[in-house]
Amino acid sequence: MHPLEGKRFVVASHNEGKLREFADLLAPFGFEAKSAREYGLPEPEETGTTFEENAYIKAFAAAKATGLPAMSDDSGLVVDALDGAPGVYTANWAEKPDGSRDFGMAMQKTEDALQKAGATEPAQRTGRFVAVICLAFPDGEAEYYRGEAEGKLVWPPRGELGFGYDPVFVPDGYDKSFGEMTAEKKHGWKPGDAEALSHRARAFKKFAEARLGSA
Ligand code: ITT
Repeated sequence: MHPLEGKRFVVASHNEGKLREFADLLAPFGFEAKSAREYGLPEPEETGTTFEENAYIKAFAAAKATGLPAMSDDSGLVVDALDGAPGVYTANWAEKPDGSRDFGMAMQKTEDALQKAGATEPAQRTGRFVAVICLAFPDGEAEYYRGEAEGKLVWPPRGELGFGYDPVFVPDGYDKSFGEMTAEKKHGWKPGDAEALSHRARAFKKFAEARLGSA
């Protein structure tokens, strides 16, 4: 296992919502973690069919381009009644013909698919957010940390906080959607905390415990 020398790595993401969450999660560790955007890196094409494959594509592209270790996050919403869709295509469901993203449209598409599948009762609307963090090195070595958050899809969307599909996802054990939760509630985690709520915070907890020197 390569060491993380020099306390420097790249956060290989162009998604502002993810980058905000990683900035919060990384704050206690004293690492210099600049984003792919700050390095002016292009967005590689995500041609994989699993979260792990796409996470590797992004992390390795950034590591190769900068010569630094890079961590990426490939994530998405896996809906049981839709046989796992949108899954690795969660971002694609938001894409408009001009290349921009519209998550209102993506959430509506998901709801339309659920209605078509006859999933109208809460028990039929189960799913999970998944995040796979890949830490890759310029020589291609890589490791993976997966986090999942179980919950239910709700309609109409609730709340304006967070990003992406947060307003339609209520994690198990809560009444509020991720879109109604503060940043602290959704993804707050710091060294020593036994639990994390969101998929990203759960993946990050494993990464931090393995790699950032937190107990
Ligand atoms: P990068 O590849 O640059 O990191 P991306 O947005 O293309 O950004 P993904 O390919 O991993 O990222 O797509 C995951 C999509 O899943 C993302 O665009 C969100 O819409 C959604 N998603 C992931 N985590 C989420 C979260 O915590 N809350 C809401 N939506 C989330």
